[in-house]
Amino acid sequence: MIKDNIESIKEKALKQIEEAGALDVLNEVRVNFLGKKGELTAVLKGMKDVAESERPTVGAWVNETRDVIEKAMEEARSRMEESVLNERLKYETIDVTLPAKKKKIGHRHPNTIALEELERIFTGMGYEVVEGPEVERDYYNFEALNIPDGHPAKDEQDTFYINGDILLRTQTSGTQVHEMEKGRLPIKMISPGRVFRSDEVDATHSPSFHQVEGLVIDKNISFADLKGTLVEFAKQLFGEDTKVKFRPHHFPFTEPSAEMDVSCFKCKGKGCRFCKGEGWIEILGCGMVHPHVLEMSRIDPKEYTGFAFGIGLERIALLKYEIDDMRLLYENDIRFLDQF
Ligand code: 2NL
Repeated sequence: MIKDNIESIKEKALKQIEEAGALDVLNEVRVNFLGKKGELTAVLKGMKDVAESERPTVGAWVNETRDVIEKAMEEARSRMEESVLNERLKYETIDVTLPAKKKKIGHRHPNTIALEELERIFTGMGYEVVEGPEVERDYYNFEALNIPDGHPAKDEQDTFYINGDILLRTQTSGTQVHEMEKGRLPIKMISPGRVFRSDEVDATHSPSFHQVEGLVIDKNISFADLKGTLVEFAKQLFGEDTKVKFRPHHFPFTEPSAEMDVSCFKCKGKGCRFCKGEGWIEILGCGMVHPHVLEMSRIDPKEYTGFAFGIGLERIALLKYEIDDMRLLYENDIRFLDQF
């Protein structure tokens, strides 16, 4: 009688396990038969009505049945998991014959390419690259470079003032003054970096641009050293057949001063649209460091002399890549930058 009951619970449970189509249904079956209020559990709870002598036998039946049901459930569960996995594998297959997605790799900005080229040329000649602060004292930007208050060059280089004494540098010369003040001679350095002017934006002007200045100070440095260095620089940058021309100029911090032109690398000096028919292109300003500039930084001009130069980085980048509007360098339009 009780055995029949247990048998029929077993049959019912096995049938439901067989028919269960999902894991949660299987779990329901477990609750219904083996849970606290489950049918098989109820048989155990009813043991008190079973004659004491039969209890071990009935207990064994119940345990056997529980084992059979649990085993069937375990098998059903692994069957279901396997078929779920097989389904997933079917739609997660990878078609290795599909063309690969192209990786878009960035590259250096034309300014950076030009800067690294200048750095390569000058470090090749034994120069050190020194960077300095963009926010500078009035003294280092103007005074120490022979541009005292009231000097017309100070108006021309109007800049952004943080207060009466602190400003955004208009040239990287301040970095070189700091270097001179350290008193370690000789000096052979370039100082690249961002500079600022209170300028309106147009094709050739920007309130923020970049400069590479150079400074050499040693015993017996002459204008011949300046020329030799800058001619070599021009040839490395624009080609071995490049000619240079020095035109007298004036800078407050150098004496004598000059601007250097290179023969147009497009028309070889014949005159074209690129050089505006001139045959020459201006690329930098230079000169022998003014004795008073040396003195102010505690260098004796009777013992030491030097030359210096300043190059506009954007100007070099525009020339090198034949770009006719500086604004293109700052817009960072990928379609434009991708060309270099
Ligand atoms: C230009 C030309 C120049 C210098 C910069 C310099 C620096 C020191 C001493 C003397 Cl510490 N000179 N720099 C010299 C000549 C020209 O720049 O066209 N600038 C806008």
